[in-house]
Amino acid sequence: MMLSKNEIANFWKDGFIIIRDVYSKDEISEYRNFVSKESVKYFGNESSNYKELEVNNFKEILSYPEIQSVILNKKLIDSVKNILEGEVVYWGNSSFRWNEKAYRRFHNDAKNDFDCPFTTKYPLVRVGVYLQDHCSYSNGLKIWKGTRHTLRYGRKLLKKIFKENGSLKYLLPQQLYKSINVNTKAGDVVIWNLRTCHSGGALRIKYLSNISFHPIVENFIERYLPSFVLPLEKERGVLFSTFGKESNDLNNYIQNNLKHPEISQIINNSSFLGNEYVNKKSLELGLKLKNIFM
Ligand SMILES: O=C(O)CCC(=O)C(=O)O
Ligand SMILES: [Fe+2]
Repeated sequence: MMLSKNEIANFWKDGFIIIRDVYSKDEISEYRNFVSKESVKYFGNESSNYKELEVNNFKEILSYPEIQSVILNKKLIDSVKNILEGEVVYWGNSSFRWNEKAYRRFHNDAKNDFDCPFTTKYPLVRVGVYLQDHCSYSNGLKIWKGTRHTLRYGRKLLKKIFKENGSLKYLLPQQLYKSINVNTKAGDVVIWNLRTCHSGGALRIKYLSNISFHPIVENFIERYLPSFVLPLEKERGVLFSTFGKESNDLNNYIQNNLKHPEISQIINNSSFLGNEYVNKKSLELGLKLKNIFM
């Protein structure tokens, strides 16, 4: 086992875990080199808003020999296997970012999620590999520990609470839960459940760098009190990937990916399914590669 029973239990309680020292310094600098070159080629050196970019040229991570070891890593895949308790599926939902404009918004990423979020374990996780220090620098990940939904108030939420669980604590707005700025260093990995509420671009401020603010407050501080903001350590590079366990939840999630123009385009551009090395290595690691266009 890569993770202890306690760590796995805490993952399901808190909604996330940090795995330390997964990649060496050399690996991190190779990943930084590749991600920067590949992104600057298309988007230039300016900080970009990825929501507005044409990502038609990009592929998922396993299609690039230079960065495929980010995913084909035993420590990472074993950790995900321990969390999901069994075989892990990858279908090409991954991407990288360079110099992205801070994306500050309270949200979760579960899609077509029809089960009760309070009584079921959602078998999909997202992996973030942040290629710089976010212990004493800004723009890492922010997580609302222990959150499991962003349901709006109304009949749907009430029905779920009364029918399936009965605890009124779920009526508390999830934004009131305490958020934390995740303290990753280059080489660490953060894994979070797709139901866990989170936000990008976590701002750290001078002298009180451990305080976590709501994204709305962060935007205010950045705009009106910029001298209090701790800068980025260096250009921000991140690699994201999603994994799941065979289930209705996974099928429902993939249906959503297929309808999403950028995500399905990136997967469609890719060549990981026909790559001999990727297939051999995935088999060794117990990672199941899935073709979602079949
Ligand atoms: O940019 C970030 O750090 C967060 C990105 C995010 O929300 C996600 O990958 O689901
Ligand atoms: Fe997200």
